[in-house]
Amino acid sequence: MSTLDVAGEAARSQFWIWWAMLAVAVVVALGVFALWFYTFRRRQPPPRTPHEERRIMLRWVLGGGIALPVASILVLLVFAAPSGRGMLPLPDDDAERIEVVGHQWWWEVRYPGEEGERDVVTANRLVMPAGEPVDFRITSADVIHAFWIPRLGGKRDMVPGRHSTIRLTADSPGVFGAQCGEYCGAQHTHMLLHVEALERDDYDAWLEERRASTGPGDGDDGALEAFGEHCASCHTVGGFPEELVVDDLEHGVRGPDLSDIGSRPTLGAGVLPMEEGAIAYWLEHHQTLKPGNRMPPHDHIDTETLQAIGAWLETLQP
Ligand code: HEC
Ligand SMILES: [Cu+2]
Repeated sequence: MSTLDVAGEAARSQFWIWWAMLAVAVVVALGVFALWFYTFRRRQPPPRTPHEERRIMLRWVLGGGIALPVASILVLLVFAAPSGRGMLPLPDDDAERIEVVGHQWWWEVRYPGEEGERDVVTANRLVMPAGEPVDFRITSADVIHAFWIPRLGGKRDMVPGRHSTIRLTADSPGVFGAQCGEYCGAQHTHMLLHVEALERDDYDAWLEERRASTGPGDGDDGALEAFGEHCASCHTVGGFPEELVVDDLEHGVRGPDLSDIGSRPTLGAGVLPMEEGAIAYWLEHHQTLKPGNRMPPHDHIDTETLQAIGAWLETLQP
């Protein structure tokens, strides 16, 4: 997750700003040290008249207080302006668009469908095409979070009620770490996003697979029923039978969409790696693994049922 391990255009220009700032800071620091030593070594000057005092003071205020900062800021601006421009979603480009919504403490990722198509929705995992600009349209569902993929560039605040766009490009396919960049509550640390850049063809195939996939697969009936009763009020599974949903007050949007949960690399926004049995383990221990997270404990559901739900959810692959 190092900003200095550059993997995209925006990050590259930020990289140079970072070095430019470091260089300017080093020059200023050396100058200050040099003056400091100079005051030690200098012989005691003859007493000054008030007029001379004033002239010397004015020189410091104008030179050190105004001219020097203006010059340094101008130099930095020369580096910063093109870099900022590179991340602007300038309208004439038909860049790929991906929507990302920050939640306490997980990421909702949406791939809007063309008209007639449904959106593909996933969570805590972001798949993007490599080698071309992608516009991330970002917002938040609760408090301020920040979208940040250090190796690609950013960051940018995700503000509730407001949509912002940031344009990032990944030079080539790869996996990148990302982390919420704005303190957003107790589990801010456990708000990781797994980012994968794929070749255009692989990306299209990835998306197509998810757009085409329908049903909730073959789970054991008990698992589906229990999910409809205890979970579907907060979680969506694409194609889940309506008649099994007991209480739809939340319309299944308070928690992550689980339609492709079995194919995701992690659980709980990076808390657990996905492997056999991991979902059941998460369902039983999530309040210990990620204390205070917004999913209530499932103490009222017996272990066997949780294990059946977990086993079924693991089969949910596009
Ligand atoms: C009151 C709403 C609510 C209910 C009810 C609920 N969940 Fe959750 N669930 C959440 C939230 C919020 C999260 C995200 C927690 C986090 O990572 O911070 C979550 C996370 C999860 C995850 C991890 C998803 C991921 O992307 O890593 C799974 C799996 C899950 N829930 C399954 C279930 C199952 C199965 C049930 C029913 C037994 C259930 N949930 C009931 C709100 C709920
Ligand atoms: Cu956050």
